[in-house]
Amino acid sequence: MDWLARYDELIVFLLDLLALEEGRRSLVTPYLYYGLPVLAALILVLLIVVSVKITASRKGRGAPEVILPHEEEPVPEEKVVPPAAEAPPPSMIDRMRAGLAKTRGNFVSRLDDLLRGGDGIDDDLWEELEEILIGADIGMKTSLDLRQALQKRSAQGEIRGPAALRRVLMEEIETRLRCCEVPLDLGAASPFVLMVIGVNGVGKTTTIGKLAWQLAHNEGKKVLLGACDTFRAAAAEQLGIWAERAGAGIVSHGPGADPAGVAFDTVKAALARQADVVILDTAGRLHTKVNLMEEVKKIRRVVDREIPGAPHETLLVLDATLGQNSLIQARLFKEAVDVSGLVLTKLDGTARGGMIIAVGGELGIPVRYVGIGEKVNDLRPFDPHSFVQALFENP
Ligand SMILES: Nc1nc2c(ncn2[C@@H]2O[C@H](COP(=O)(O)OP(=O)(O)OP(=O)(O)O)[C@@H](O)[C@H]2O)c(=O)[nH]1
Ligand SMILES: [Mg+2]
Repeated sequence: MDWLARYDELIVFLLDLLALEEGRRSLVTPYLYYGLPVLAALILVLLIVVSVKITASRKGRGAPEVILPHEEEPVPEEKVVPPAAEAPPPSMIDRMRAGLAKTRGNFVSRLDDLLRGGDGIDDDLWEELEEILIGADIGMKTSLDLRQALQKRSAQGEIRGPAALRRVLMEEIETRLRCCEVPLDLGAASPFVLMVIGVNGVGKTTTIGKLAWQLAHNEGKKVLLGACDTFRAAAAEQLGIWAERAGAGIVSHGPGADPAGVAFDTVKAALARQADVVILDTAGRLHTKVNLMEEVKKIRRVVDREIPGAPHETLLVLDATLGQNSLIQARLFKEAVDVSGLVLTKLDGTARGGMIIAVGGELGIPVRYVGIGEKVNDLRPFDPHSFVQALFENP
């Protein structure tokens, strides 16, 4: 056979290579002849065993060459979470719904339990409905007014079941909230002067900070703040922090300075710097209540002298967590000063948000903004329709 002849030739070649004497050559020849294939077979088996072992050990440890250090692990595109600051803000209605969660629990959930009772629309139901409305801080007067409006529409055949009652109640609440709706047009004057008043701790400075930020960032307005709360030691500093955050200017004198003097300098500076909006922060507490009202009146006079018609808006800030007490405060301010708009703060932290319905219905002053948290975007222009939807809609 051909390959056998070639093998013989290979053996002869190897023996020649070893250059052995004739005697030794004949002795070695059989070992070489038969030993060479055995050696080759052994090497082959060894190679197979080694390669099987390497493969097994790689499987056990995983494939090291594709394991990356933790931070270099490839992350699929869709799993990359943007930093919180850049996350898109939740929709207005969702945020409002979350802010009204406590009020919904105290009011709408109780109402739904009552309507699920299924005993029909009778006197007991009207009694219980009124109780729920009063319990939600809607106030005696507005609660009775709502009950009577619903009873009238029921008598007219408009309310034939629980679903209709719920819908008509929503409509009646929205009507009361819309009673004095006049849009706040900050472009109506330049500079447009807003004066912010209210008792201490209700959220005046925070509201001003949020508003300044929104006007500057969302509308590109040039905003100037006036630190007219010279009574509380850290008030100007607090407003200064907000001014810096919002990119707004600020006029501030030392503690104990005349608040009307600060207001005067602020409007002068606003005219000189051609600011679009001026917002005046005021003290929430003075030595007496009479002082507080007199101070507010004095500031208004000074501002009006410099810019006739200013302040164009006097915003009274009310703390929603105070429920009906806020309504009492609002009446006192309304008697003393020409309040043109309301801001209801801290709706997120209270089950007493129903007070907004009483405020709208009883004071005849439009609610301009609501505060539903402490972040810059947590001040929202008040829209009666979306407010009622957010309150009544079950998430
Ligand atoms: N949860 C919540 N907190 C708010 C809201 N608005 C204001 N606050 C908080 O209420 C507290 C008082 O706010 P300020 O803005 O200092 O109140 P102020 O009326 O200026 O108080 P004085 O300067 O003392 O008269 C702060 O801790 C605010 O963060 C809101 O809408 N929601
Ligand atoms: Mg303040």
